[in-house]
Amino acid sequence: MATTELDARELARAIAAHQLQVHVQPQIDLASGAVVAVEGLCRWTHPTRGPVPPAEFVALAEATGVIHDLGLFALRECCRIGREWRERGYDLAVAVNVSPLQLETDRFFDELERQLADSGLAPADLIVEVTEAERIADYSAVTGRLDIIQKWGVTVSIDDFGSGHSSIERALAVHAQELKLDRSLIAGADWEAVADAVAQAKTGGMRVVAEGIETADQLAAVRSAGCDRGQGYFIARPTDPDRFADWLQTFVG
Ligand code: G
Ligand code: MN
Repeated sequence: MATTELDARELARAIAAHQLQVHVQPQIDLASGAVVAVEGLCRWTHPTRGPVPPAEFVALAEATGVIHDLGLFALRECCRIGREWRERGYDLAVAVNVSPLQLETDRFFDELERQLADSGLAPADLIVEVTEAERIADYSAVTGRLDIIQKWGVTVSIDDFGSGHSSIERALAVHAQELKLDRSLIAGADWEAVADAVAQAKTGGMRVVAEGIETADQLAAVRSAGCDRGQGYFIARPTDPDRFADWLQTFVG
């Protein structure tokens, strides 16, 4: 079968028809081992192609404007999941990935306000992960809007730090409270760079999440480098939220 280009219209239809799913991957507090948050990650299983890698459909969505609907779908699902889990008594925040293209629209911030209200999720239970922050074109406008949601209690996190897509300066410029270290830093075992990032983040009052932890050694290394939280396959792979409760019961931090 000839492989054809992924079609943005198909992606848009799949979003509208609820054919995408948000999976969740836990983050633990490295000092206590407790699960403190989950990151929501979109998954798309195409009817004939099977699972489409997120990097592919996110890039397609960004290139075609579908990112706004994709991002709102993710936001809505994350708010719903976070609220449901609060009701069940889990003490967990939910992190949602947001594209710079979304941050440049009023629509995203209007929807954020609406989704918090509709779902009943406490703003303090929501983390907004700004991906590829270096692509934000109008910093002062985005900073102003992020300041407002941070006043409500939402946490702003700068994703992919160390990948070349973000910098401490950018993180400080948008008054972020969290820095997420890119998995390339962890995979590269660059513990000096990790410790350096931790030192800079702490100076700016930010907490640090290490992602892409795949081994016990990496977990120990990010802990001793001073990271606050950890995420990665060694702790858990992203899973269907319906299966997360089972995982949580078996997890010993
Ligand atoms: O850009 P962001 O950091 O949000 O990307 C998260 C992606 O990384 C998800 O697609 C998720 O499945 C993947 N991921 C999560 N943990 C690991 C890990 O430990 N190793 C690798 N290679 N990928 C991971
Ligand atoms: Mn992320």
